[in-house]
Amino acid sequence: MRTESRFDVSKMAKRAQAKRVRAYVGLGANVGDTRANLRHAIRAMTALPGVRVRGVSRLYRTKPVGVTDQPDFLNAVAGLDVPAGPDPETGALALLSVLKVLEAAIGRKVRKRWGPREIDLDLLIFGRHQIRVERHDHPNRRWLEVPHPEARERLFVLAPLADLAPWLAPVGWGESVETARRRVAAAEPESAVQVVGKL
Ligand code: A4P
Ligand code: MG
Repeated sequence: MRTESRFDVSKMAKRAQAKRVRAYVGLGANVGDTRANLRHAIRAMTALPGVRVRGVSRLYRTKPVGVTDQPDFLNAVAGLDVPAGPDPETGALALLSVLKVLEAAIGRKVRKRWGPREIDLDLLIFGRHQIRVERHDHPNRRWLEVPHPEARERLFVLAPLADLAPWLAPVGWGESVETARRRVAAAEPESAVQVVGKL
């Protein structure tokens, strides 16, 4: 008689595949048909195997941060249900690689960091995981850091993220998204981030 082992490898593999994580992706664009580019990105994410788009924030027009001598941005955030992967690092790196492929497919040109872009897809949050891992798929071996290290201080991220998950307290923040949004908004002019509709 064949008994079922608790350590059945194929079952363990299936269980690992079935595990899901809620991830949040920041979308930004300030070159070309920005609204079309953001829509394209959402449509493409919806079509990714194993990925479910669970929510899309309102659309925001935002003043450029960092390099300020560039056009205003359109920003939004999408909430995704994605495969957890065998471990958080591998799962998050896999998602980032896919986002980079989408950026290229939508027509992102290589320019200076923080400069104008057709589309930018940042991995803001990957479940409850705090990750800092080297990207072996990148020629300069850049890092992936999650939660995104700047997200907590950027109203163009916090405002759309608060549309989807105001109660969320990302790991390492010590405050909720909505608390962070209010704190940062208090120090910014109202014109910094404005709702301009939906995607
Ligand atoms: N990287 C590390 N962690 C992450 C992460 N969590 N998600 C590394 C995505 N990327 C991450 O990104 C550069 C490298 O960051 C990646 O290769 C990856 O290894 P990139 O998209 O190639 O270049 P970038 O976008 O110019 O740099 P970065 O650092 O991602 O800039 P940000 O943070 O995206 O800032 N103002 C407004 N109003 N709205 C904006 O959307 N965006 C920026 C760019 C500046 N000012 C803005 C906006
Ligand atoms: Mg980026």
